[in-house]
Amino acid sequence: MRKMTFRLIIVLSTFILLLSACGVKTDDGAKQASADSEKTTETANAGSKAPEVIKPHEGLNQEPVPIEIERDGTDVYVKMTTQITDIEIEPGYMYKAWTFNGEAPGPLIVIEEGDTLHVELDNMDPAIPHSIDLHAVHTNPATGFADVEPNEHGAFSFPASSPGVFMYHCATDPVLSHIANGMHGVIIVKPKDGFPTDDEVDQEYVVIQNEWYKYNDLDDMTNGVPSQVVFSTKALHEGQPNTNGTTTAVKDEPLKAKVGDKVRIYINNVGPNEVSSFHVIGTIMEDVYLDGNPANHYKGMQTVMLPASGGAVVEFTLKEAGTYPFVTHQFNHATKGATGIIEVTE
Ligand SMILES: [Cu+2]
Repeated sequence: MRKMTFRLIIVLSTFILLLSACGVKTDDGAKQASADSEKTTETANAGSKAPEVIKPHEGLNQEPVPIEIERDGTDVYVKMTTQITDIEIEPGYMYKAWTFNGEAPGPLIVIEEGDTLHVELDNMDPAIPHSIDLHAVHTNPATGFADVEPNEHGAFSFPASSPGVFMYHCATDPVLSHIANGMHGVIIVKPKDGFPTDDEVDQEYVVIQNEWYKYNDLDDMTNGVPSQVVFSTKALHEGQPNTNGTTTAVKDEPLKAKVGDKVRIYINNVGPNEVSSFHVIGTIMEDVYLDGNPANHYKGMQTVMLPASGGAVVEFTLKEAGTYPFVTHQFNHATKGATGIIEVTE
């Protein structure tokens, strides 16, 4: 018996070595997750902890459904979906993401301090429940952030009484799987009286940082290191790009400014696990509002620490024409993708 087990291990090791030699990374099944689920099954059968696409998600790629946002006085009605959509998170690497509205991070929501937010959640996932936990509100989590079963609707209402740049995410168990598979996003609650520097700002953008792990691999999400750490930008104003969190998103479509512009970035680090040390190369952040609350006003910061889920409003002036990268100054993460570009022209 022991001999047979030993032989089995040899055969498996040889198989894994052969796969490595062919350039197929056994620990990287997500690269085939959507394009080649057969191969994923094969590596899973090889006894490794290879990531798997759950059965009902195989071959499923739901077209992104645009978010609907309507305002009636101070009531804001938001219609969102939870759905399974393929996202190319680095060139050639498709990830069958669990998403809000087919985007990861999910669509940007912008409301004002004092609004009441009404969220309708349409769970298009045929297999598992999802939910939405918004850091911008006060509610009993058991009811406000309750699960919505597959193919069902949920409706939730909350007052939004605190300004900030908040994270939202799916809170269904296991939360780490849901967030790391793509179910995160940002809601900005604009302060009733604005920021003291509102009149100085020429350009404003939204930037989000998130991590990706091996496909749907809770063990890697829990004990491993991220495979990619990425930035995305969401359109705050008409004509601005709206991207997913990919290794190239904010390099291919840089943010833009003119010489002398004061640029404001609403930033949030949705994690799920890592801290961001947000830094813009070639400038100093004159004004920073931690978590996007005007009461938390800091001056002259080189780097802003964003805990997982933490946000900020950062403002800086770009005094010469050029290409200004921004990074998380944790350079192992910058190297894995978390670099963006601001193009400054005369
Ligand atoms: Cu979920």
